[in-house]
Amino acid sequence: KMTWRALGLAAAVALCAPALAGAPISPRFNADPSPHYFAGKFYLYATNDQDNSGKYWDSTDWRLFSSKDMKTWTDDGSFLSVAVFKWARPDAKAWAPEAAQRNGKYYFYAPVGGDKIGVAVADHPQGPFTDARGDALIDKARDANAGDEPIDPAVLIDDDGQAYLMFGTRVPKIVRLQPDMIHTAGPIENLAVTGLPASDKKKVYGEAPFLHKRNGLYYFSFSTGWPGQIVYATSKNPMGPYEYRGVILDYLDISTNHQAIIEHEGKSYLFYHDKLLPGGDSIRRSIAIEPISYAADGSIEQVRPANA
Ligand code: FUB
Repeated sequence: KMTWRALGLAAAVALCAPALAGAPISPRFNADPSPHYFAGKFYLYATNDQDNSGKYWDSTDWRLFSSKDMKTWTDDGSFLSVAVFKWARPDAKAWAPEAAQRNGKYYFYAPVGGDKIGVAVADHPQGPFTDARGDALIDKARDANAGDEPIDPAVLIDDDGQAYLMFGTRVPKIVRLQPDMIHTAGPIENLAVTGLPASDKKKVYGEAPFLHKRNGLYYFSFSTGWPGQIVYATSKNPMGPYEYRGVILDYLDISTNHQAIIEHEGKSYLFYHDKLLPGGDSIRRSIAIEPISYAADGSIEQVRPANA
């Protein structure tokens, strides 16, 4: 049954009106936002829920959106498939992606099949991307301490040029990247989070690691599980340990969540997904954006989407 709220949102999206805070960025299903400001434009790399069966997260390609202002988004379509990685099983699922810019190139990090993370490279943010290595960047069968499910890559390039890759389900992993962005440097380590409230057994690491830096402080955000709150912890060291700070986004009526935070012209924004589109559910998700505010002590004020 379509509610008046869903009808209103659908109308706003269909008319391509500038997206309101918390409204879906597109009338097409999409999830797992990886937003970036590259070469004067916003690019949003996403899991392509539009192409999944509706029974599972089983799409095998990724979707790209672009925007000049984060309000009106152009759907650049399905821009890359797991087939770019010749070593991937043809039916490998294409889940939460990440992108990074360095060396005049654009790097695309992607979980492939739940047990490997691949990296592709392009001269332009929209591609065309080609496999950067010929094998996986992270491979559960090959790499010590890659964990049970190396998915959900997230990359931070620090001010000193050191790049970090985070990933993983149930245990968050972090590893340094070489300056070429396509090889790891050093061991894969488990990220420690201290101070999680013992009174809340659900407040544990689930998936969707994301790292951003503000005023010299590293913010590690993640989803607590299925369903998940988006919570965060901070550290003065990117490798941790991180101290739990609080909730960014409470549980939504959906089995997964996955966030990214970007800063642009002094303002910060939370990208996340919900099931706001007509026909939406835990598998057919929709990305939305909300502004974020920081308190004077650096803590993030909880986001309360008007549409949730
Ligand atoms: O889109 C498939 C999976 O759902 C992602 O890898 C997770 O982060 C969750 O959002």
